[in-house]
Amino acid sequence: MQERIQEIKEQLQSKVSTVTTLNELNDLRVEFLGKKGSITELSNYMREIPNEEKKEFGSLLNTIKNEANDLLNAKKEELELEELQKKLNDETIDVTLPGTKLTVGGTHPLTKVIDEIEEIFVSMGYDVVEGPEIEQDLYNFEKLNLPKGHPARDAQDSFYITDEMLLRSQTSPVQARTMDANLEKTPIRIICPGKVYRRDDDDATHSHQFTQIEGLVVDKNISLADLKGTLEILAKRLFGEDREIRFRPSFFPFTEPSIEVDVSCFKCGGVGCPICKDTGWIEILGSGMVHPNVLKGCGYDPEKYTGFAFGIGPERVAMLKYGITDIRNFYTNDVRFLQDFNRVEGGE
Ligand code: 2NM
Repeated sequence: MQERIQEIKEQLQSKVSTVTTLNELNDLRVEFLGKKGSITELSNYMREIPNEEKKEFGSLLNTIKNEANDLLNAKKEELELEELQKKLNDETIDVTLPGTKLTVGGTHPLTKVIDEIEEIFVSMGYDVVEGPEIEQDLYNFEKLNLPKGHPARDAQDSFYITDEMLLRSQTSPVQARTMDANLEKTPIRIICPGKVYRRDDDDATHSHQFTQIEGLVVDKNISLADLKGTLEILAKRLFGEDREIRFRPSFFPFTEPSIEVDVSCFKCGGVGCPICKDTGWIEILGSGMVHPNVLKGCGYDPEKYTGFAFGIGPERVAMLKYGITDIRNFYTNDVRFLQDFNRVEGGE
């Protein structure tokens, strides 16, 4: 029996010395001290041992169990310390390393101009109204005094989907819808921003898809003076308080009279430069008094109500303001172009 115990002791010692992981050590504990472990099984001999020797054998058993436990626990501590040391070495943090650069997005230059124009009109009590980009011929043309066969329809060259449906060529159909839906005929003060579509060949100054903001005011006693005062405020807020505006006669089917609006050059102040092509004036928008046929077509009595309307191109405004020379820059979304409009003060 002494020999068997010695044998088990030596086995355990030699095995413990080769163990390298906590899992292996746990397997060893099971092998020797588990329910069917070789040390546990020594108790089975108790039955065969004469009574007078039982006490001694019992204390021998306890000793070897204690020794085995001590050995395994010491190894456990050693392995845990090793593991901790390894973790500390592997996970060293170099606090002097540069951080990961985060690229922060910014507002698109077109969105900036649209936001700015919306802000100006909202501050004057206008609502911002949006509508469908796929439109009925009825709202895109018919109700805007452009009946079928009207020459301006050909000139606009739109994207038709069916005989009656098209990609809107302007945002004024949203205004026709707003007037139509306003059964009480309460005053209207709206601007309608959004994408519009025309069959143009893309180049530096043309795009088959671009944005527009159209404005509309309808009420009793709205006059050309209201139009002029409103657009003067717009020009000053957009291009600087020193700006002046001037009116030139024009033609649009949906307005009578129709007026083209120029703003004095924000670059040279009016003396002449390349931006204003030496005229001192920059053309920025089209406008006019809403044509009686448009009012009538949208349910208003033109004897009682009048209105003014205007349309402005955010691309043109952004190109002028930021010196952008190719309209296609707005749509190709090259981040090098976009980043130019989002320089952070004191940043890179
Ligand atoms: C322009 C120029 C002149 C315009 C007219 C209307 C409506 F719906 F009231 F008839 N909306 N927008 C208008 C008038 C648009 O864009 C250059």
